[in-house]
Amino acid sequence: QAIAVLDSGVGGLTVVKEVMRQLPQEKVIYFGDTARSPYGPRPAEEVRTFTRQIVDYLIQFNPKMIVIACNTATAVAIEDIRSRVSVPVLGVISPGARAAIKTTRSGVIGVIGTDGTIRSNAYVHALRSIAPSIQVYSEACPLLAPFVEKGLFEPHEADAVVEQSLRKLVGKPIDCLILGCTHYPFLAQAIAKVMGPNVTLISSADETAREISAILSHRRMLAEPGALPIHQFFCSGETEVFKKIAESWLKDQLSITPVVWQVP
Ligand code: DGN
Repeated sequence: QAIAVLDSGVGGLTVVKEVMRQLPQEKVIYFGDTARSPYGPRPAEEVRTFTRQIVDYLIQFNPKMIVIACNTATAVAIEDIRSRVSVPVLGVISPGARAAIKTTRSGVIGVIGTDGTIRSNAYVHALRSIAPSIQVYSEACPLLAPFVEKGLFEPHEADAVVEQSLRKLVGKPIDCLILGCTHYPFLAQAIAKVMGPNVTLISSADETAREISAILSHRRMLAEPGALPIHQFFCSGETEVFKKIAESWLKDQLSITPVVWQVP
């Protein structure tokens, strides 16, 4: 049985990479909804519908758990998905919030994400449910995920748009910055350059993979060590750019299966 991972596009690959590193014996089935990316500017109800459709598609593979590797979808759809399937469902917001709380010394945290994620206030709630006195500076960066989706994440390509997106956060008294969109670790170098050495970048990928491991271990569902899984990648839009990005990020040759939605 596989771990099913979904995102609006290539962003969830940042979580997949960490899953492959921490749990190399686990098979991953990935769905990138590139035909309908970005999710960030879409109304919550629409993101919920799309997430439900992807989960309905993935469930036919009988996965042992579902990972919503998209902050925008986690923020608005995780409870809905949990109520619809019987396997464990993990999002990326609680793991990201936990990682930030472990890291911060000052208790002042920055969060960047899509419009949808920032509008939902999901990180503020998640952070304050762990540490009520935490202070949060949030900033929506709607230009960044579409940039990554085009494959433009080398520092010289992304520096200007990253600098412009983070302008309001520079100089704020934060000591860590949550990359609250799974696309952003692609831009980590450029983001680190703008934020400077005193701000630690937090990606939820690390912590999410650790939680996947804990959930599967608790259920005695971890794959046998030494297993050599063949991963599967599905993508609803054109596959060429997705393949190029996925192969360079995961450093492997991959076969990508296009999925044509029956629904609009
Ligand atoms: N990768 C997604 C997230 O973490 O929010 C969304 C990116 C997008 O669709 N704009």
